[in-house]
Amino acid sequence: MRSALAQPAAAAGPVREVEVTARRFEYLPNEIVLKAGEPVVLLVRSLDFVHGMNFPVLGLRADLVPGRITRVEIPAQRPGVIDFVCDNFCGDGHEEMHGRLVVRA
Ligand SMILES: [Cu+2]
Repeated sequence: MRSALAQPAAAAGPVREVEVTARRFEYLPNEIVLKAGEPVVLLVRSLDFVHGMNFPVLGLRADLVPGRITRVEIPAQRPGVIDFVCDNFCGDGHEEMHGRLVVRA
């Protein structure tokens, strides 16, 4: 039986993908602009270490294993700024490794 909460089929069109590179001690780009209400998938490649990518306000994190592309699915958001940080200690400068999603209306 179909739940009253069932969602309609996925919206038409591919989900936008954004490539991100991680390395000591930065993400490139470190600011990603999104449209409100539009989900996005980050395709993240680490060049040198198992960095982390943690979005505290989303309750979402990933390990970025070198040699792989890590898919980080960001659900649709409201306008605002969403910070992300590396949460795997990667050396002096680790605390500087952060970025943000800027969600525009
Ligand atoms: Cu780090």
